[in-house]
Amino acid sequence: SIKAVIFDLDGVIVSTDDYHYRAWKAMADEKGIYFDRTINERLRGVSRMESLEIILEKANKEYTNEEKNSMAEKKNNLYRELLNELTPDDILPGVMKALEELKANNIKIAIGSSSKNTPFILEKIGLSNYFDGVADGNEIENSKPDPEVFLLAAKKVKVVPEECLVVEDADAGVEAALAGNMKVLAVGYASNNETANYKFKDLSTVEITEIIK
Ligand code: B16
Ligand code: MG
Repeated sequence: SIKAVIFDLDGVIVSTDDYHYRAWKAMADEKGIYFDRTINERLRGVSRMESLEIILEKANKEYTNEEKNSMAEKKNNLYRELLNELTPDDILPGVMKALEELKANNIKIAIGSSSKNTPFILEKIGLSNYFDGVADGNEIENSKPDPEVFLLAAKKVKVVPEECLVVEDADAGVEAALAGNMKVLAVGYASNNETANYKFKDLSTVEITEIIK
């Protein structure tokens, strides 16, 4: 049975995915690089610098590492301006109910996110001290689809991977969870992912305590 549930952050707990899009779009427009929502889907769960590399596939010149760092920094500054507007009301439907039920059933709850802005986001939505463990982009070498961030989250809550369920909205995250020998419940964009153990539109349509039995 499941003893810990590890939640992805962007796109699962809160819809910062659209803020990522708007910030990258502003950066790309300024540099005259083509970027749209279809390309944006490939950035889900992927680290900041890997995201930039995907965007630069459409650029018609090479950029130096220094230029790339400044582009990523520009995007992150815009992104953090948007994050500043986040409040607890932005927590997605069904999330708080699922978290409260898991807590009531003595299931460990953790965050496994590629984002280096995880502490800031959790603070803005009032969940800084809520989880039993938080593993994020500041602590890992390899981002999703590598399982590193989920394995770290499991370690922090002292549960073996086989007894963890990951909740993800990104194909890269579903792949990462399975690579880490964990079960995975896919929501949102990843709810079409054939490899996920469970698929739902969002957490409001899931009876999480039934799944973890
Ligand atoms: P940052 P998750 C991921 O978060 C996002 O899905 C992805 O689009 C983003 O590039 C990545 O975090 C890094 O974010 O620039 O804030 O470090 O879905 O793993 O919670
Ligand atoms: Mg995500």
